[in-house]
Amino acid sequence: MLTPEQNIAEEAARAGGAVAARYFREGVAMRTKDIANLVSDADVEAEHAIAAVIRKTFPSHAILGEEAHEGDTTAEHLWIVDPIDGTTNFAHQIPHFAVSVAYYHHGVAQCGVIYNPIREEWHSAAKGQGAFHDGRKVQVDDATRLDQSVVGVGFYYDRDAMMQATLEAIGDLKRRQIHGIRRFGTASLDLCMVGLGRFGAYFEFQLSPWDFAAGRLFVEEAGGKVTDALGNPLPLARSSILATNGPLHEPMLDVIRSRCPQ
Ligand code: LIP
Repeated sequence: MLTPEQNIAEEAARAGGAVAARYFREGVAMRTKDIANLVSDADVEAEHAIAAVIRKTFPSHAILGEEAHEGDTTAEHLWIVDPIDGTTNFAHQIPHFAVSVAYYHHGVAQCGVIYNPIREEWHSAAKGQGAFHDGRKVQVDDATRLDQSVVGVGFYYDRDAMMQATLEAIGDLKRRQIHGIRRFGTASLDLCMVGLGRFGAYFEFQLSPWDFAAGRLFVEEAGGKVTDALGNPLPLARSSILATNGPLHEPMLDVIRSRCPQ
């Protein structure tokens, strides 16, 4: 039996996804917020569609979104939404992006959905109830060594020290004989890849809370572990991130901790 918040999370993601899919198929002019950080009318309209669904049932709840909502992260009831995570993929007609909607209570993730509207692919998780991919319960993989795994990575918009630190961490990991590095460009879906047991780990040295708010719960409910890239608890704020299947957390920290910009 789904909770009201789980039902609204799915309805909101579906509404935002319909807007994103329409613009994806019709084309949309992209603007640049800052270096390589793209935005469009699709992002803003999709976020408004998501917020309208949430507000219809939970008018007093706070909403924190990438484009148009600056909800208080200390609010008892908080929704954290990314209307189009993977904006660069979206802008370049790459059908690998997602609508991410998460509900938090007193700062603790309760439920979340990550929806790719082009592939009609759903990832959902609820606290204590598990992680699901198109309705099927999933779990992280059982790798215990880095040389048994593929590792996902993301790059923040910075083209300077943070980019260099990420590239150096990738080199360190390759020298530990990982099976490969994958940079798919959508953090929420990268986190799902960990929960699905496809990536043994995923890291990024700077990410916004709307990118990871739902995906971190998906990983944890699939049996994985999520911290910042130094091994500290993940804050509900812009942060580095490391998500793993659990056994690979310390081996990953041994490699990336020293590369993470302070
Ligand atoms: C993106 C993330 C990606 C990260 C980018 C950006 P956006 O989110 O999904 O993993 O590397 O820097 O943060 O901006 O497309 O919503």
